[in-house]
Amino acid sequence: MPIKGSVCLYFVQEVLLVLLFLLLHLTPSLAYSLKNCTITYSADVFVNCADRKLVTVPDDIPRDATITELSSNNLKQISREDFRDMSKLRILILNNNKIAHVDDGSFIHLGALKYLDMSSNQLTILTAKLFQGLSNLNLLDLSSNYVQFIHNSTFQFLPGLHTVKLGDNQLQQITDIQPILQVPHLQVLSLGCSLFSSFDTKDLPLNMSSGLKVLEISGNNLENFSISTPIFPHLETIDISGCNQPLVLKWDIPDKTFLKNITRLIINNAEFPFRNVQKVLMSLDSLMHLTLDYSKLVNKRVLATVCKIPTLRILDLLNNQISNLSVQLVACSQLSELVLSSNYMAEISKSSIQSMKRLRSLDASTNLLTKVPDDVRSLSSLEILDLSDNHISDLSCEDFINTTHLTELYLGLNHISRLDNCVFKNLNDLKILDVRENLLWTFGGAFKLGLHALESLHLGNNFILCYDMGGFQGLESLKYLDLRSDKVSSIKHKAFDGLDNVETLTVSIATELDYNFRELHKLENLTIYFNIGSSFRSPPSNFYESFYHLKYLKFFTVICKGNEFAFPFDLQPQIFEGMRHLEDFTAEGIYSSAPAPDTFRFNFRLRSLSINQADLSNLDPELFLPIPNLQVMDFFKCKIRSLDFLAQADLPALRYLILSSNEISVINETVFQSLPALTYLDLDNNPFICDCSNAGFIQWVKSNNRTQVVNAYQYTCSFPEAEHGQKLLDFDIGSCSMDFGFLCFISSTCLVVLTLVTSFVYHFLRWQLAYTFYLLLAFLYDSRKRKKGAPHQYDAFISYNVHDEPWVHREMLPALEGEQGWRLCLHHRDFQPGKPIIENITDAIYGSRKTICVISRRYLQSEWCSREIQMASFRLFDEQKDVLILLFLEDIPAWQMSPYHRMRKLVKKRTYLSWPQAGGHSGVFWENVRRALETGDAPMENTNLLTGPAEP
Ligand SMILES: *[C@@H]1O[C@H](CO)[C@@H](O)[C@H](O)[C@H]1NC(C)=O
Ligand SMILES: *[C@@H]1O[C@H](CO)[C@@H](O)[C@H](O)[C@H]1NC(C)=O
Ligand SMILES: *[C@@H]1O[C@H](CO)[C@@H](O)[C@H](O)[C@H]1NC(C)=O
Ligand SMILES: *[C@@H]1O[C@H](CO)[C@@H](O)[C@H](O)[C@H]1NC(C)=O
Ligand SMILES: CC(=O)N[C@H]1CO[C@H](CO)[C@@H](O)[C@@H]1O
Repeated sequence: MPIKGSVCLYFVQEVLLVLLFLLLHLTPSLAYSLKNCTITYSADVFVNCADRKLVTVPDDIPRDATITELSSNNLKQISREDFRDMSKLRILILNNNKIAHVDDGSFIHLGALKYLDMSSNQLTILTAKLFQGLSNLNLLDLSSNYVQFIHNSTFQFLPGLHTVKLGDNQLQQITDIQPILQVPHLQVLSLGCSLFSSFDTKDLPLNMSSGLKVLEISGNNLENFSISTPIFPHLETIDISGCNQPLVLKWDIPDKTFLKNITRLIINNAEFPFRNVQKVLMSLDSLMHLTLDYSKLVNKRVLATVCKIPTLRILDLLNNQISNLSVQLVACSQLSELVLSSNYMAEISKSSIQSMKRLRSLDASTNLLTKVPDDVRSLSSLEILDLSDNHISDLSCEDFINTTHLTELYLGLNHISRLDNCVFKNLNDLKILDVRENLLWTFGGAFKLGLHALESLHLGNNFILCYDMGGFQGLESLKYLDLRSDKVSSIKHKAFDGLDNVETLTVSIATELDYNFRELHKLENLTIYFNIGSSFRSPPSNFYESFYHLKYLKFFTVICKGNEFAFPFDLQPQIFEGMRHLEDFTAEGIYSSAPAPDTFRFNFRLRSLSINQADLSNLDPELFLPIPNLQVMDFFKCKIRSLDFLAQADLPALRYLILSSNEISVINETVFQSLPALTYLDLDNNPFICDCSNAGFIQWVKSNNRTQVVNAYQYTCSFPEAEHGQKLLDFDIGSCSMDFGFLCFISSTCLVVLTLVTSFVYHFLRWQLAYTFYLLLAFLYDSRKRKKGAPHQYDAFISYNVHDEPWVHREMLPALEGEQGWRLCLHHRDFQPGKPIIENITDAIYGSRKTICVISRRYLQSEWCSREIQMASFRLFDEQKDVLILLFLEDIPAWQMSPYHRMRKLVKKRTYLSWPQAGGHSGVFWENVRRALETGDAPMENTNLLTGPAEP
């Protein structure tokens, strides 16, 4: 039956709906909008709760978080519940709080944790079971606490520990750190700014041995440092620093074999007696990398000693106020890297570094050099030269004449005003050239010679006003070109000729748009800054056409600097026509009205669309029809008032939606049904109305488990006046008629239960139900009649189908009423008009002694007749009286009776009268009927009572 089928379907739907509702109502903790944190889903589930004035760890951090950041809050303690079951957490950052106490076992569930940062807190004692459970921890940062005591078992729970930072605590002596040194795989130990006055390994048990590779130690009280026992056979790096005042240290070296594997030494803000330094340096037989940072050690004699270390390769002399190196480094010919940055050097005097024939990298940035040091010319093995942030004003053609292996040259932040054509001519291997932030107003043909291998050119923020035709010719390998500047006013036609391989281009334009991108076939990433001034001219007609050639562009950004909405013309949709590969479009301050609906009709690959600082109040949803792959939409500050456009936009892939700083006051949460993939929604800084018009939205924010509404708990009300400044989610939606979700829940539950019961009853119990119904009717009727004690009004009620009416009139009535004188009840004749039909039938059956059923095929098919027969058989059962006379008008074979199984049962069990079998002997037939009508009310002896129609 079709009805039954659709009932079934409906039933299934409802069950699903109810399960969904149950899920929502039973697991509110699944809601994605956290009270005080933001989640970013990428490969990691990154929960950011930094800087929120929290005093306890929020209880709604998702259990599947992999990174949790809680820094810069006011946490005072960590309890066992805080990180319960967070078995996927790998990084936990708790620094900069006020944590003074951690319950034992607080980290017991964090078996996957690799990185724990508890620096800048108020821990004083590391108890035995503090870190229980952290079996995979690699790095533990406890610096800047008040740790005075470490229990000797604390670190037994940390077998995977690799790095411990314990600087700036209250530990007094080397024996305090003994429990740490027992960690089997410890490699890095940092004890900066500690209170040790002496660090001597002879204070530790002699039989100890540690795998430590890097030891950092500093402290204002440190006077004595000595590695006098073989406790650190693997030690490679020692970093000794003053804390906030220079360290004056005595370094005792009783046996230099204990230092034989030291390759790196860092001395920062420290001072040793010279003889001591000399002894230290001469005892480090493997030293490769020496850093003397902000150190008073850098003087003639020390440097002379340094240059005698045959193994030394890297020398960092930064921050040392070396004003003139003169000849001190002449002997350092073994170096491959030299760092001289931040030293106030006005020059590197001739021949001071000339001898460094193996030098590969020279960093002389942030000094006062006025020209490229002459010695550079002889450093023919140099590959990386950093002279940025100096006072160099001229480059000569000899400066780089011999540095033919240079691959990276940094000249940014100088005073270079022009580039001769010959300057770079020998730099055939150069890959990166940085001349940004100089005083260049032209570069002539400087890029035409050499530079065939150049891949990256930074020319931004110079004084070049106009890029002329062909200026970049010769840069055939260039992939990255940055021309961003506040000054550029125009880029001439064919300016980019020859840049066949550029993939990333950033340009600025201030007055004219007279250029085209025809040449940039391979461009993938284009950023255009419009620096709008009064002289800005509208683009010529070919401006839009030139974009047509950017066939491979994937990332396109246009930014208008200057006043908001100052961009003086509309960005025509033709711009996008050729960009069939466009994935990411960003426009800032460009659109003074919404883009035309056909703007993106050829950009179906668009995945990210950001339009900021614009007027999109008239946004047409059709804009989105051609871009169904959109995943990120950022309409920050766009005067949007309503989210209705989303409902029609059809964006099945949209994941990120940023609508902060708009003019949205009411949100109809049903729009989010049209965004099935939405996981991140930012509606910060909108003027929300806190009344019942937002009740549905508030409910949705709190309960939906798909979309995180970023910082939702911090959204404030703008209206009505009385609620101004209150939190949106604090608004009591209970006062709004009824809780909408709950109403839904209740009504669908009721509906489902009803459907369920109905289907069940319909399927299994319909006969019992009908039976009960009729029994009830019969009972009511009976009790009514019995009260009245009324005798039967008729001898027989005739139940027949309307098609058999002629026979009833022609044959039956004359015989039974006329000849035999029975009072018969016929529905067309005796039913009271206006009375419900079922009542009429009940009256008729109970008002008659007997019921005669005139059975034909049509009778069996007729619904009311079958009810009559039911009723009569109920009466039979109910009154234990034989009231039913079956009179067959036609021969109906048993197989045709089978659908009417109750009838078949009656026929099987009862005698019945057959009109066709009577043939012509109608007299005998009517005589039989008379006998049947005459029989008393007692059941016939040899027939069982019908046990009721319920039996199948
Ligand atoms: C830890 O210290 C206790 C006393 O505080 C001592 O009894 C115990 O032997 C020590 N355990 C280890 C492994 O050093
Ligand atoms: C010391 O360094 C050498 C050379 O780098 C290395 O082969 C040796 O294993 C190191 N010794 C230790 C104890 O780490
Ligand atoms: C360049 O190097 C060659 C050989 O190494 C040397 O003869 C020449 O003087 C150098 N040029 C300059 C300008 O120093
Ligand atoms: C495109 O270029 C800009 C400017 O250089 C850069 O900031 C941005 O990261 C680049 N985008 C991609 C996807 O490479
Ligand atoms: C720990 C915690 O949940 N702190 C705050 C989170 O945000 C809500 C609402 O903004 C505050 O009421 C909680 O105190």
